[in-house]
Amino acid sequence: MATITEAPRSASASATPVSAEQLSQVVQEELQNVPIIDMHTHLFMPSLGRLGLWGIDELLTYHYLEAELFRFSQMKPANYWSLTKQEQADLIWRTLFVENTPVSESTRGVIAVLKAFGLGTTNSDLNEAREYFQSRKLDAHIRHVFELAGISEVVMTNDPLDPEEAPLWEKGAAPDKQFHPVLRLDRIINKWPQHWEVLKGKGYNVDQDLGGKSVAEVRRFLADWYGRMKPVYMACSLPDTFEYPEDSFRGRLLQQAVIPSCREFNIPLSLMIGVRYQVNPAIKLAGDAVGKANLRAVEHLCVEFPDNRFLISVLSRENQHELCVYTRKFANLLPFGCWWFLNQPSIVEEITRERIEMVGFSFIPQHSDARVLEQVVYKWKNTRRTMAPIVTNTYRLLAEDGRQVSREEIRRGINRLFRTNFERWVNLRGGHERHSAA
Ligand code: FIX
Ligand code: ZN
Repeated sequence: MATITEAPRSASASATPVSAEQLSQVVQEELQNVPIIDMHTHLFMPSLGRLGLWGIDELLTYHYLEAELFRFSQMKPANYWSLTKQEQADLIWRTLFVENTPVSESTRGVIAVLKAFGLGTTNSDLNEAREYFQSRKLDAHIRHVFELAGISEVVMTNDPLDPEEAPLWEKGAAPDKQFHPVLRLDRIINKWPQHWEVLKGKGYNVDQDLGGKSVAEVRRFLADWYGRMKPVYMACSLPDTFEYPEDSFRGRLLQQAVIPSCREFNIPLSLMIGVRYQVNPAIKLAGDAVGKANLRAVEHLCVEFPDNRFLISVLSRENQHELCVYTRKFANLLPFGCWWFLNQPSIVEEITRERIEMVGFSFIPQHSDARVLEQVVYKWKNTRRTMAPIVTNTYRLLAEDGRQVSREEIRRGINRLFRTNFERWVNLRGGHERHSAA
């Protein structure tokens, strides 16, 4: 079983203890310099074409901002959806950035992106920003954005049943070393009755009741996509009502197909638990909410599948403490991120401090969940800003308790949080050897 081991980044950092006065500066420098691996995004590599969203109109029509628009504007969702993308972006800019002050986490994010590109943040219209983004060549722009964000690579979210995305992979989309694929299986696991026919249509001998050869055929489907995409993990988001074990299509697909396949390919399964899907369908992607989940499901999965590795993120603030405790119980569980509604500095601080106190640096503090390319600029700026005092205080407490740390140790710790924990867990740099057990 792969566990999280140490890979010191470079020998240049001295082993001299860092003084209390220097600590905050050194931590900030090391946080600034670590090339972060963004282990969950909705970004797409260039060869997946227009699936990848970028530019000012996409930044403004982000579902986080649409949710806020409907709080400030008289505009009814139905009318909003009848507008063009540009008209929607103009309305959001006018409502949230001109007629009101952009104080929320998401609106401030857009301001930070504009500033990062040297664009005006108080303009009454979007002409300057549109001109700028229209002048960018995508490939060069991607590399520039990654540099600005201080990230070395991102992990995508790839849906093998997405009618627009799947054909691009089947035709052989060119890989990109800065974009790692993930096999996202929500449609198969959560909505089998609605999607089994897509597999049938592609020649897999499955049926709606998951009878006969269906499970073996789903495994063949996963094997074909593993071969085609070389995903670094498989993933699924789950409702707050998720139970395991469960006598359902979901329970059987996880137990008999997905988890065994992950073991066969020696890759983790990522479960993102706690969504109340579409509580307000009128606002589309912005219409999902959160619910407290029963994390016994996680306990049962870790116990039943000791040879599988799980990446777990929970959406409810109330589930964080339990997840921390389960992390202490199961070496095959790696918690990650302050997901979605939790990605607010006040909550990130609370969750991260408890995780450090409970499990040291054996977790992944954050992922961006970026849906639009330039969002990584503000999401990682915010994460570094929030993490600096937390990490500094951690080392300050250690020094007060009798042990000072060197810059090298600080670099190693930060490298672990934002790189090696993930690299090891998904065997990112190693060969993906097949697991003989399955
Ligand atoms: O399920 C997920 O991966 C979620 O992150 C998304 O569905 C969600 O819409 C989102 O963008 C959260 O930040
Ligand atoms: Zn996501």
